[in-house]
Amino acid sequence: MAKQETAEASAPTRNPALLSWVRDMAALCKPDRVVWCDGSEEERVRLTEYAVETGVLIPLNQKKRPGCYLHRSNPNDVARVEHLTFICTPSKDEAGPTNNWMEPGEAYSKLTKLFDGSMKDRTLYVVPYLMGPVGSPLAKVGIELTDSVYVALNMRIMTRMGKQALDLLGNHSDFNRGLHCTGDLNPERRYICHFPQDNTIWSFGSGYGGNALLGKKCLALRIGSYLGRTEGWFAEHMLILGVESPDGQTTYVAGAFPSACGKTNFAMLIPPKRFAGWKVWTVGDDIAWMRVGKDGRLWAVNPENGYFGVAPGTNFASNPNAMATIAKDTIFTNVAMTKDGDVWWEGMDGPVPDELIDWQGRPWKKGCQEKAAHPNSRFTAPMNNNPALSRAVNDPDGVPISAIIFGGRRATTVPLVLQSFNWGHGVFLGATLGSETTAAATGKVGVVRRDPMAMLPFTGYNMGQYLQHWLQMQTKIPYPPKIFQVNWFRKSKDGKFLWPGFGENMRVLKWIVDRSHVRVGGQETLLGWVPKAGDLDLSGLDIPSELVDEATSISTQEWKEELQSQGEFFELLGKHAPEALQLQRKLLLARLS
Ligand code: GTP
Ligand code: SPV
Ligand code: MN
Repeated sequence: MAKQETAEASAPTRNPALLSWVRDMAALCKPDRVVWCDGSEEERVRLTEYAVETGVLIPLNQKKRPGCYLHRSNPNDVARVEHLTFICTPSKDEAGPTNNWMEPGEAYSKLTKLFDGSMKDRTLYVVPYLMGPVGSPLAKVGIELTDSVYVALNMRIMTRMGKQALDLLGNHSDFNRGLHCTGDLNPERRYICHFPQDNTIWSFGSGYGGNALLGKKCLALRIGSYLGRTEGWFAEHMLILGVESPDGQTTYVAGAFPSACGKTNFAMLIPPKRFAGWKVWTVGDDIAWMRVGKDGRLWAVNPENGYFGVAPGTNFASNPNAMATIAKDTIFTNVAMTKDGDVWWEGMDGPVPDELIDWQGRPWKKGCQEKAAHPNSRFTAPMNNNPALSRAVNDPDGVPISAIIFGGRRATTVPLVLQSFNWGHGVFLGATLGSETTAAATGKVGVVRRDPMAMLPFTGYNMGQYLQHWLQMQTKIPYPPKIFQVNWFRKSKDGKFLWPGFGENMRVLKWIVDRSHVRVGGQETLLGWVPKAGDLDLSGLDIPSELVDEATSISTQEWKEELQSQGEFFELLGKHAPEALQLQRKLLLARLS
């Protein structure tokens, strides 16, 4: 106990609820030491040195990548684990049919056994952090207790960590209580448990990404969505960007695409030459918190402070802003390393190096069948490194949203772009979003599944009620954003992407912006509004027009099958499946037949 008293004396707070909770959790986990993090530069240097000494971080070539380090996670711990993620509400119905559920008492007692003594010989870091801009009415304080120095260093990049959080908290007791222990990384003893009623998250047995950085998916989305429903706002898996036109008008757009389906890339888009004078500014690349402003519009903030982005496929042609962002002060996880201590992954610019060290630290030779970087390898980079960072990113009120875009990864069926007929129909487009699974979560890759609003793995309560919340919000937003659907990933019969994507997505974005301001016409189809012939600006785009025709085509047969699958999903939602959405489906079915 003497050790804990010393730790408490050095704590940068006298908040009684916080001190007593840290005391209780430390008594449970029995760490060797308790260290309070302040988010300072001096602390970053000290923790980084310790991480290097203990092999948690490998310094990269400091001339080429100043301040950059590589981390290799356990090969059994490389992505979010949806099957081990639980919503622990008093009743199973509150968690709903799309979440794993555990009764809170059972979950606490099961995990208490795992946490008991789990930090023996280890350091417990107390990480106070803020999600949301300082002064925002939506900003939330979280405290993550973790035994991972890697987590502490990542949280420092991803959140506003340290004093600003403790200052906002003051002597209040309403902070998110996050407890994280790496444990022995045995997947049999891995649990990511959320207790929305207690504003508590307990995560055991993983050190990776969304499983362990508790501010991100756990607090900002799962707990956030639960709070959003009771308090009348949205916590969404959305990027936020501003499109500035040559005359200086900026239109803000939010977009929900499932994990590894293009949010970071879209948020950092650089318009092609044809769009001289246009500029895209990044507000956020993964999460949006949105509330109704005094002007009756929907306003969005990015609760994060950095990017935990997918490395593979990132290069100077596809995403130059990301390449600039990761030039310094970045932690890379599970990427490959070059001979001169730089990073490499599949889809990087230039020739494939002859020799590399792969993501597991093994020698790798060009032509090797296995990937050098893990498909879910990532970079953790400060948002301030982004040359396209929006000036509005720290604005407590956020930015007014004119358009919401839903997009999935679909090889067939879904056309390049659609606009919904109205809010209710737009919610239907989002609710029925389908996407192929990716390496961002463990499990099979490339299987189409329903992923409503890209929130299937992130909704902290009953999915049917979540969709109902979306419908009900219409009455609270006098000037709602227009709703769109996109698909960058449609493929030809020979398996090639039909649409060039990345910067060229500006062509679609321009149409969306023009439609939001009611500046351009549209063509009505069974599915929604699409660009009239000639309205999608394709000038200077060096691809055969047949490919665009195929990317924008609508097949009645494919849509009949799609509706079948949507119907099955509504059935799964059971009694909470909103009637208004079922009717949308029936109307579409009638239009199709
Ligand atoms: P999470 O961080 O997991 O939420 O992912 P994300 O939605 O931010 O996806 P990200 O932008 O990192 O892109 C994921 C993968 O899709 C990368 O390998 C990209 O290169 C690829 N990608 C992104 N945009 C496009 C596009 O417009 N077309 C094609 N073909 N691929 C894209
Ligand atoms: C996602 O999977 O949507 C991510 C990565 O953004 S993680 O933080 O691991 O959830
Ligand atoms: Mn994400």
